[in-house]
Amino acid sequence: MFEYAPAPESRDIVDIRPSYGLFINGEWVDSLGDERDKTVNPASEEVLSEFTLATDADVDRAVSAARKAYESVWGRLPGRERAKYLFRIARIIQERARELAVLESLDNGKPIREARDVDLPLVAAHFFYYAGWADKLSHAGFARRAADGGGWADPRPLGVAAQVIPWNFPLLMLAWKIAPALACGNTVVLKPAETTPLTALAFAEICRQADLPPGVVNIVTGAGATGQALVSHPDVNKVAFTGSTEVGRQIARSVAGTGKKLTLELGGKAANIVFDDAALDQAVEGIVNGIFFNQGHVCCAGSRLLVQESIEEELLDALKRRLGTLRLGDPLDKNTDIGAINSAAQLEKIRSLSEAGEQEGAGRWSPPCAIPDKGFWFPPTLFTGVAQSHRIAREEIFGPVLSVLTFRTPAEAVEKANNTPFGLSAGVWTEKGSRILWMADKLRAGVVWANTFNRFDPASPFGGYKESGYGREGGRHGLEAYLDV
Ligand code: TAP
Repeated sequence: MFEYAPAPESRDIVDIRPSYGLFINGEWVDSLGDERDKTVNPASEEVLSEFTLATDADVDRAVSAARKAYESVWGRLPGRERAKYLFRIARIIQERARELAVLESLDNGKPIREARDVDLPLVAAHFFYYAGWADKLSHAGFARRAADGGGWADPRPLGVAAQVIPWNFPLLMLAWKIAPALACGNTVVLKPAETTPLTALAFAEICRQADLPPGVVNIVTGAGATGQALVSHPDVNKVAFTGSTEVGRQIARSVAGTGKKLTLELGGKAANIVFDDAALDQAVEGIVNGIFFNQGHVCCAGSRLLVQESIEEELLDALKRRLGTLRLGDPLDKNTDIGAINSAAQLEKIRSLSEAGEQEGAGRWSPPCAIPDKGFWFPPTLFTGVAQSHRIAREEIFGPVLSVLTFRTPAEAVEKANNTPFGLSAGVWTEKGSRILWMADKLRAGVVWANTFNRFDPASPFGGYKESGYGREGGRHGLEAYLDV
């Protein structure tokens, strides 16, 4: 049985303070209230640190600092000057990547291999990418007529951006939000999720290291109430939210009629569609990556496998063999494939939806897998014989659970894939290029991957249809969310 004992050499490279204040106007400050909470390592339930639950008055201080920085410095700085700061931040992230990857793994439960090879390189890449745009905004398609009518001028920023992010990719979601906001000339107040505040707090130090002017980035920790105070603050011009559809709806209601610009990146229930002519071994790797990467805590996870009926048995045999090789355990072990579930609450949600799957008649299967005594864990799980009406086919589980459905024709695959209130992503596995193009056209999903899955690039726009939200992050399109166009 695996006993949790973080590799000492990994643990030693991170410096976690016993408690954190709020990062406002370039300084660590105490809250005006006295509420605090603890963040734990989900692999061991060991307390990592204490953080502040910011009050409405703290949020007000942070928004005022962001406003002042916007009016006096950042909103006036030429793009090429803003770019220098963003490049500097990107380079510091690269230099500190090992430390940040360990910190992310400790606070979130994700395997260090993923934090090191996926999250951190993408975080740096986002800052590099948007640094490159900062002095080219008038070439991004959003230029406005200059006041004298004689030419084109840079588009205007929006002002103060309120940004609220979830716990599944804490530092990467921060980068998706802060990099384009700063590149466009906005200042920000960001609230990380209550179960994963540590890398956002480390990022506050990076802002200081980069000599970013005070108030340009402010980090307020807290629970949902802090997020609510932030998005409904009257002096905020832009709200960017990534999280659940339920909270997204509440935010949309609170922002309605205020004139604040809003982007929502919400949940998903992606179909990963495998045709009988697909390269099976590659498809199996894509399915595993699609749903078991980051324990399935991925908004665009391929949580519904749609397999063509004629290859169902062959594919499932190969998939089960592959699942038998996945290693669940210590997130800081470089050989670990499946880390810890981020919180007890999320584990409970995954358990209860999986039980509903069994009760509704689907067949449940997991490979033999030792579950550690402490911490929050869930084995890789497959459900076969899933009907479209089952809850596990309709609701977002956000865990390492795959629901398998079958289809006979491409039209049926499209119909089933689109039969969901979400529309964030989809995958198609086939040898036929024409079929890929046809499917991509018919699928109501913001991203369609062909013969791959979960591939991200800062230059690619990302976002959903239907209940998966609106607005795009990433790429040139991601600039529009932070400009007055
Ligand atoms: P949520 O519970 O919605 O929380 C997201 C963030 O909002 C957290 O920081 C949360 O704070 C805060 N929050 C909670 N209630 C709020 C309120 N009333 N007003 C303002 N902020 C509030 O989601 P989660 O459980 O952290 O994340 C999982 C969900 O995010 C999944 O549905 C997933 O699909 C979605 N997600 C989507 C994407 C994209 S790009 N579409 C990416 C990642 C995740 P606390 O953590 O303190 O409660």
